[in-house]
Amino acid sequence: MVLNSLDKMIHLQKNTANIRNICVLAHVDHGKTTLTDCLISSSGIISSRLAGKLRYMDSREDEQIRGITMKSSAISLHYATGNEEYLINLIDSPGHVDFSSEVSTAVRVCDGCIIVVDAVEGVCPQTQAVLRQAWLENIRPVLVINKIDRLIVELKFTPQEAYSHLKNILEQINALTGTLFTSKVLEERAERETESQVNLHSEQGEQVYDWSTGLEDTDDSQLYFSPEQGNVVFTSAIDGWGFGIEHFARIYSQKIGIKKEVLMKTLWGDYYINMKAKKIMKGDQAKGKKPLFVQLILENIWSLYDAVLKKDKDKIDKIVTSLGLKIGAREARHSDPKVQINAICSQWLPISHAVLAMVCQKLPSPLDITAERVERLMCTGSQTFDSLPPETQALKAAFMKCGSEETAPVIIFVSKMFAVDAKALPQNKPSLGTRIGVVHVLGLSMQRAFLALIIFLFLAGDEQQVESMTPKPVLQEEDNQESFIAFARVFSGVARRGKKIFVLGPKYSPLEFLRRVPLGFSAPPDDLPPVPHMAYCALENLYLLMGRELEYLEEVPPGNVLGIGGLQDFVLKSATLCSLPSCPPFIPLNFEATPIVRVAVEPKHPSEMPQLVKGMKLLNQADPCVQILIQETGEHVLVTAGEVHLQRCLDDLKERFAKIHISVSEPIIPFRETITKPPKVDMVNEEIGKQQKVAVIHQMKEDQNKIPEGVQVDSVGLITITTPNKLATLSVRAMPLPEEVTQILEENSDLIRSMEQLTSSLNEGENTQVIHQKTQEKIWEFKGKLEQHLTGRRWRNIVDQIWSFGPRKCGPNILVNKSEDFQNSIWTGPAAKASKEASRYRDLGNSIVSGFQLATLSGPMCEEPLMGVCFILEKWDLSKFEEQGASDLAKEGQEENETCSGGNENQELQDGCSEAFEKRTSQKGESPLTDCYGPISGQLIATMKEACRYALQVKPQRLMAAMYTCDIMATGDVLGRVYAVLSKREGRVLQEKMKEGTDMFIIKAVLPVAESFGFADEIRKRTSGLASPQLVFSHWEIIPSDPFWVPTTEEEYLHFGEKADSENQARKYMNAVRKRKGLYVEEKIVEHAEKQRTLSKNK
Ligand SMILES: Nc1nc2c(ncn2[C@@H]2O[C@H](COP(=O)(O)OP(=O)(O)OP(=O)(O)O)[C@@H](O)[C@H]2O)c(=O)[nH]1
Ligand SMILES: [Mg+2]
Repeated sequence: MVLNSLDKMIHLQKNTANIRNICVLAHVDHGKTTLTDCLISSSGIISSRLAGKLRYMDSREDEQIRGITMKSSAISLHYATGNEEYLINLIDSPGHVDFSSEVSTAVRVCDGCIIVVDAVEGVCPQTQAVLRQAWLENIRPVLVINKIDRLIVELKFTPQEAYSHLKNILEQINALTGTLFTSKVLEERAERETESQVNLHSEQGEQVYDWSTGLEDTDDSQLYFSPEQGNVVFTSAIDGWGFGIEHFARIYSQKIGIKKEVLMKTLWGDYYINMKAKKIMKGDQAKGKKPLFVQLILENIWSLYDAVLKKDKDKIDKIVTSLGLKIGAREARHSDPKVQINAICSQWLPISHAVLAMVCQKLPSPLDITAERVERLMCTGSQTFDSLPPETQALKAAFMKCGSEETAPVIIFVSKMFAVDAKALPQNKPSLGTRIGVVHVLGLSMQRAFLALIIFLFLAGDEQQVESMTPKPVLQEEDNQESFIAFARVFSGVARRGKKIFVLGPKYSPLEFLRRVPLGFSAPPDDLPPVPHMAYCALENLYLLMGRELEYLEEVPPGNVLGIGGLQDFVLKSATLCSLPSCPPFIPLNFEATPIVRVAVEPKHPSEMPQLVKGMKLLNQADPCVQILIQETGEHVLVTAGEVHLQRCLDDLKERFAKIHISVSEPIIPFRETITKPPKVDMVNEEIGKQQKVAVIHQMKEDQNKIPEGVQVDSVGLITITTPNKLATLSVRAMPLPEEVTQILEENSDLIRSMEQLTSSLNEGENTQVIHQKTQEKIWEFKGKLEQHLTGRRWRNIVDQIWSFGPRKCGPNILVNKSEDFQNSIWTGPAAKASKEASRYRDLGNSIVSGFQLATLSGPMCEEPLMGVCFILEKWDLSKFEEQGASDLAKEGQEENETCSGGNENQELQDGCSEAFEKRTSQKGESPLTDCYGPISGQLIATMKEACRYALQVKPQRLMAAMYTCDIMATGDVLGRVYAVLSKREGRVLQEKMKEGTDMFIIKAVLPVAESFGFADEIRKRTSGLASPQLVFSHWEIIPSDPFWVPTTEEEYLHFGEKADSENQARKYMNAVRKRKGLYVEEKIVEHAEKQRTLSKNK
């Protein structure tokens, strides 16, 4: 960038009222990057001829090759209109679902967004998703309807048809906004209502529920998109033109002498003009009148396209002169009509002006940040703003003021870390002394001579001399290094280079700080006692983000987007930086996609393992959504959002972060294990009659034979098992949970986690955490929902007796305690019996819960986590143990609980935890309670785990598969092929709709993740690129077939043959997982080969 314009940018950064931080959001391929190109070219950063072709923001090679954006990146633009100058920090975001986490990182640092919609495709799934993201983040949107040229050239619409089509799109997107708005208002109203109910304790009398209150008195006119509001622009980014109706209102008010305000109201809508009377009438299209939008705007554009496409030179000249434009001779003579259109339209209706003027007028500046947004950003989890400490609440004023004075606290949010080649940093740019530099400064002829000399010396084999002649690069050691830059926004105060600042991780709590650091502590912050999730460091380097380039800055005033260097060791993915420790961490980014596609990676050469581990760590830091895990088997696993994301991560790992050859496993498909009710029909769809029932029971008995001696099983599947030292006995039963309950548990996992923390602090006798009223309300609501779905004799009182959730204490499985001796429920904590006996039960109880946690973490079928299972502990008999006069067990149970609790995300840690525990307990071998089987608490864990597994094995077990929902848009003629691919891959079509006004169909289907690899490619190939699916993880679904099924009836034998392994999808999946994990796979080996049956149709 020219130094001059850098100075200009620095100057503009200080005028907060004229800064606009915006991002461009849309469905994949709707033209975000092309539009961004047009806006950039208006600043002179790229040439206007290249705008739309270069896709400047797609700086990665794979982005250019695939033609999709994979990351969000920012660029600062200077825009002047009238007397005002604006700084626009523009962020281009990806539209592909796999990269939706990049959208989340972008919206957090913005105040407004441009929603782009393809005029042909209209509102698509990702359009909905990004609009929702913008709402959740409380940023204001404006609308760009792009690719209008396609309506003319491809669909060959008349202006009237195009108008109806555009109206339709606008209605769709406003309907979407409407639902978002209504749900938000209703939610707020419900909140207010519960608050006032709590305060007033509700008055007597009849209560009428009026669902619309609150909706009527809220002003929503600003929210909707409408051309007359000035928040909609129609564009063709590829042809470089765009307009809002204001442009034409201005022109026509002069031309036909109607007030601009009147035209603004009538240019869009069913109005027509009576030229004779010079009046605008509200009209009906049925009368054959043309709406103003058609007559005054679209017809002009259509006739221009018509003239250029038909190469009608006279007409073109006429139009050009009537518009008062000057077209360069080269463009005028060009044979490609696109070039001509671009040259004429970009002068007539410059797109950058239309879009940027709308952005400056309609989108808020950083000073306009709303109190609502600030409060939302500051309150993590179930906290409310009033419950924050007063020092923290005081920061709200700083956010709102966005001040740059010395006393203003510096508050910065880092939404992601991105890697750049260290060589690309401004301070490391090659100086004139480098190899290229030398060639560059020498004149052309000298250059040739110089190169010739080098070649000559090479040929002569005198490498030594070449080495000494070519200047050494500045960076030798750091040649290959990636440097991490934080993508951030200053919310208050001035960020200065070298300023020291607190780095607050997502789990930091200002309360914790106030508890640990005495009030009035005046030592320098470097000497502070350690506080978890907090660090103190300097802002090393500050950068202006300019797309592919970075510019060095000394300071950044509030309200700006910036890059910060030197935070690599302090920030993993996102963080809050503040000059005061009373600042809370911002709420976590709201990710739409769940990482689901896993692969194991290993280096081609085992000795390169350290590079791989280092590379994976870097990758983890550089991508907001990827997860890296080390599995219990020692495998290094990469979890990504989808296939395209996976490919990008692997490329990055190979070429940037690890720089080694790696081998990648087949995708690891996650499954869940569950149990169901016994089936009513057999595999050939015949009702299971008495005879078959006997056979099935026979089979069940066979299964039960797997259960060792000493374990009792009764007819309802109650397992009674005794610890190895014969002192304690447990009776456990497993039941499948209704589907709705599993769903409720999944939705409330955060709440369950915080409940678990509360009860564990109660268990420890501490009562430090005050439950906030809102949290309490949420807990009761959650309980109410469970009670509502767990009705009937079998579930009586179950909800009250829930003891724990698992795995990881917050999963979708329940442990119920029905023991009469000892009551302990998640809702109330342990029953208040202060006796010694009760405390012993409590501590041993922790071991039982741990056993349950381990059992739910890996099930008996293929060691995958359980889902939707309720374990009922009917009895636990410790009488014998008590007789032995056991005394102090308390400590062990408690310690174990501490290490294992805390909602560990990581499976490995959890496993490690029990291992550590076992080690610890074995060290305490001399305890009086230890017998040759180890301490009783350890035995209880193992016994409980076994009991749960047996309880599962006596029920019909099923696998659950992860399912994607997929939206496919396809034209009618390729529909059949799309269905063929879907059904081959076990997909199920849920819905098929025709898109109004087009020949496109929208198909909504579900597809197992296990069958999805290569799906997108296959669809694209089979339909010659006319349909492309978007896959998003949606839910888990039970695979109906029984993995252990063997034929029992004659019909089944006939139908499936003796081995019956061909049809059983569930068994295939189960065995594949078992093989991958190195577990024993029971496979029938062909003992007596028999002639294959020939199906009749093949005869
Ligand atoms: N006909 C037409 N094509 C356009 C227009 N704008 C963009 N395109 C084309 O649409 C395709 C996608 O454009 P991009 O700008 O890469 O789309 P995007 O929204 O950035 O896509 P992602 O970043 O992958 O989500 C390209 O082939 C563009 O040439 C337009 O106004 N008219
Ligand atoms: Mg793009």
